[in-house]
Amino acid sequence: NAKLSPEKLLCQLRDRVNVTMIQRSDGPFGTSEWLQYLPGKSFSEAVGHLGRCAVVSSAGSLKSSRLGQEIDSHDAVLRFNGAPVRGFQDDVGQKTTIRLVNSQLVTVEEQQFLSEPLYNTGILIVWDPAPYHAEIHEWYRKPDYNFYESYKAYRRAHPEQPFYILNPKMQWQLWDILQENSLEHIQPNPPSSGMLGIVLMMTLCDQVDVYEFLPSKRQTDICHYYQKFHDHACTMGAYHPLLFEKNLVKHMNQGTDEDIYTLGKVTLPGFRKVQC
Ligand code: NCC
Repeated sequence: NAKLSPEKLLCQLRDRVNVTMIQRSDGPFGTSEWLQYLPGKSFSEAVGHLGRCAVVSSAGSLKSSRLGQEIDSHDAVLRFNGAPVRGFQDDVGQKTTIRLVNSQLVTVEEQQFLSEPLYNTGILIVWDPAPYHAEIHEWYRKPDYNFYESYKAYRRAHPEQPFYILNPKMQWQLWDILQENSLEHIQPNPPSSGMLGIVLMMTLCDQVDVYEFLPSKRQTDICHYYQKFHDHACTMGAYHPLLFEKNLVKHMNQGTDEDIYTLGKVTLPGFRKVQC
């Protein structure tokens, strides 16, 4: 039901969604205290240019997929929140280049976040559901979850690990494009970590293969591949506009429907490869 052609949609995403990390120059983060905590290296310096990338959703349908080798064959792998690799290598691989976590996890599950070795691999990025197109000072005063102290504690414990804060303007630039390309009104909640991660990787990589964001024939009500918990909303969405995200991604898929059905795999071009 998307209105724009796939080519035009890719150009809109490339030109209107600014994927940046919080830096010293960003208003309230310009203090001498924050200077000690924000990573010294810029995000683009820390990642560099990536070729083939994999985005691994946390969906239950990854269970028994045996996609591990295929996922690990990529130059970089993005994972979400508390999604583990240990014990699940055959299905999800073992490489983690970037892990995108939400501010709820960093705040509400702070003890696990600070102690679980799972988080110590790769580059970490945290995002927070900021108010719609909020100015940075307004968001800083009223984040959805007040994750700043936990972020600092993690940085003190792991000063060598790159750990960035996603600039929240990105999620609403992306939401606007989701809304413009949907026939219905979308609830004004930010896109899921999955959708944010897909667009993030499109800015970094030449090609992005996304696994089990569009469900394969293994589709299940089991929420995560690493838990026994059932909830239909995990795949279809409740708070996040997941269904709209999935329609948009389906519309841009450059791979085959067969790949979606058998592997749960969608192939998207990196923005560097997009000609507008
Ligand atoms: O579940 P979650 O997401 O960590 O999953 C990461 C991304 O994978 C895609 N996904 C997941 C399950 C599924 N069956 N189908 C999918 O397509 C989605 O794109 C999802 O974004 C989040 O987006 O950050 C979310 O986080 C959890 C939770 O906060 C974290 O796991 C930390 O514990 C949210 N769950 C709850 O708040 C209960 C979830 O709504 C969104």
